[in-house]
Amino acid sequence: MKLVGVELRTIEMPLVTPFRTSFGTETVREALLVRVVTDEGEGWGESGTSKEPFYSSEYTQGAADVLRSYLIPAVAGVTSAQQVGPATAQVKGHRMAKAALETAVLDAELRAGGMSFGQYLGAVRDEVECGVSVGITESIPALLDAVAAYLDQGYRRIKLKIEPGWDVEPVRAVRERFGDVPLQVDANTAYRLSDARLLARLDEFELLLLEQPLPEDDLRGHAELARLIRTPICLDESIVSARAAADAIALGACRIVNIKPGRVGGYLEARRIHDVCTANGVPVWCGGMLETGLGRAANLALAALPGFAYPGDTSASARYYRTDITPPFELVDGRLAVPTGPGLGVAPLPDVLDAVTVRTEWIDLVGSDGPHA
Ligand code: OSB
Ligand code: MG
Repeated sequence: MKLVGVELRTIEMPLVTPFRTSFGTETVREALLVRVVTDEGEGWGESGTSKEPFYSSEYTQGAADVLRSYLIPAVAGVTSAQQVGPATAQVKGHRMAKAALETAVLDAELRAGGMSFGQYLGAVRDEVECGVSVGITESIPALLDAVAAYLDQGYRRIKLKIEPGWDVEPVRAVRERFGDVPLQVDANTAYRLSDARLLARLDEFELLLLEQPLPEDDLRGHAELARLIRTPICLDESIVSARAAADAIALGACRIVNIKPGRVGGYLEARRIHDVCTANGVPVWCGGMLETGLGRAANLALAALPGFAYPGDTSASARYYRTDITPPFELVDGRLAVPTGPGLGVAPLPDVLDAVTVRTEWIDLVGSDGPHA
């Protein structure tokens, strides 16, 4: 397989409900799609970035820039997705941008070979259990209404976004109203170690986990916090690689890991994290970045690996978008089906895609065999 060129496409997708977290409110997802064209066909990838660098240092137009300036030129000579990581290793960070590119190359490769993402990654299930991530709302009654609607739709686990001032009371209210529904919380780095006594007040609610309470680079703080609270700590932002996962486990900084392929540089590294965690007896689950159907398809394949022991933030298309850019993923009995077609098993619907596209650019790779040729 030889790369001919790469298309970068910025899309704007209005969310069905604004998504408020401790780091901001998102009402329209600005996403970046990568379409790789090869001599054998094409492949798609989606960057997990948002418009603003508030979840991590990456953001959508930053990802577009590093892709056009550095990452795409670096992969001119690659013939397989396994070569994308090594070919782009000289560029520090920018994992979400790298992940989008690697995913597009892998999609092209697997489509050409007639193999699905699930088969390639080692999926052992044909459907996965789904949870839903519920943003901060204006009031507790509004939160209870939102949770009730999601439970009615069949979601098997509820995750509440928390921040100082919106933690113990919303959790208590959800427990009182909905009993022992599987429940977890996500702080997106909003607390400090000095909040340990406050966070310990969550212990009485028997949460599945507390996700990323402290800053991304504070593994040691998480290890200290773990000694002060009973709720299992799960890391999201901190786990940027398989090495970071191994370090976090060795330090006692987490008992559970959220795997987001974008955050870690792609599905190949995501699988390595799965393997490291599984070898250490640490359960994992699949996080999300409000992906369109493209990113969702690949996340579902990953979530079907054996170590994924909790429902993921792999919600149905309708949780996010009135009209998805792929045929919609629909919840059946609290589960989504893992796509079975070649590659991602889904592709964008041309008319929907055109309607949400705000910018397209083509980077030609013909006549270029890479930066050192
Ligand atoms: O921290 O898991 C997070 C969305 C955007 C950025 C960060 C996070 C999230 C979510 C929603 O929690 C996950 C999803 O449903 O895609
Ligand atoms: Mg999170």
